[in-house]
Amino acid sequence: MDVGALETTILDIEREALGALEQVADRAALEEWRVRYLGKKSPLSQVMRQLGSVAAEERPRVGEAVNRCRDRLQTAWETAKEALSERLLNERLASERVDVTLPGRRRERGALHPLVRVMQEVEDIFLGMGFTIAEGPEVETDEYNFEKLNLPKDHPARDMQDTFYLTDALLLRTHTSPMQVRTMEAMRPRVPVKVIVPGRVYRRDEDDATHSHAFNQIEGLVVDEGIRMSDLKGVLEQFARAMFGPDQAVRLRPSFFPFTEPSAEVDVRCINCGGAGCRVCKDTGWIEILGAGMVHPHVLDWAGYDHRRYSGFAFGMGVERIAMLKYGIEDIRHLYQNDLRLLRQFARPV
Ligand code: FA5
Repeated sequence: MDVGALETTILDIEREALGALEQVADRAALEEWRVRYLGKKSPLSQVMRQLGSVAAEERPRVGEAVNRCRDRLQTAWETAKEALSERLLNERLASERVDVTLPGRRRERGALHPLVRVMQEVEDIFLGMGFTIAEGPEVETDEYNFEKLNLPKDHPARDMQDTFYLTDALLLRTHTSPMQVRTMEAMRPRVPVKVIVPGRVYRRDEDDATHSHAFNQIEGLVVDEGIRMSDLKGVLEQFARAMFGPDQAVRLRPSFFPFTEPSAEVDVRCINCGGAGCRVCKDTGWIEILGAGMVHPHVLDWAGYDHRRYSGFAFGMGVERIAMLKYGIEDIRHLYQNDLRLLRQFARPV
């Protein structure tokens, strides 16, 4: 066996192995390299296996060359292993780096929506006057939404509240007034009935600055012996003063609702101009906030309260309109758009 050729092979192996080691980029490749160049089937082991055919006096020289080569590869492997560990650690540290000097993430504080606030305020005012609070279904029957409120089929007044029908007999309620009947039916024959009913209602109205197809109302109903129109006016004046300020004036205008007789639209003095006349009140000095009246004898009788003995008043106010007035919101749509510039104004100070 040519010893010189073997020595050259050993040097070639070393050069190849060190070259390959430079390409190693991860732990798996490093392990592969170790098995390949330092394992039992490595080229160096094969050289060792050929030692038998080398002349005896030459063997130590070749053996030493193999051992030196193996030592160098072993050392190179260890160095590469350490370098790789260090590199991986550094990469991990870099990727998990936390800048402790960054400011913390601010937690946004939530706030009640202006509509919810107004509802709660209205509820508080009426609770203070001895009313209780009830809620009714948004999917209502034609019977309760219209017929029991003295609005028979084909009555022209239905047009004012043309609505979303689910079937011939079921619809999305157009007002909270069906709860007048439901409340009386549940209470009869007890008096006094003294309840307010907040809730969402739906109409086929075109959306504009003052109208929405879905909005909120608060119904009020009082039934007892001897209830008069002056009671209605007194309660609404008390409400208006609590809601808008102690000097707030209220005016009742004759109107028509099939379920009240007499009926009235109720205005408050324009909050924007104090009554002088402006764009908000269309130069009238007054703004309508609700419809009201004395409960119609038919409605009382059908709900189980004999109108010859009992009388009552009812009203239905638009919550959005009140919120707009109270907070100077010019377009009803602002209330539904979740624009933080509007909503932030209602965040209470911490
Ligand atoms: C009614 O809905 C009657 N149920 C009120 C009532 C109750 C009368 C009890 C008598 C006795 P009206 O359609 O006028 O009436 O609506 C009442 C209030 O809801 C209005 O004054 C207004 O503030 C508000 N409103 C009506 N339509 C809309 C709409 N499309 N968008 C926002 N608010 C509305």
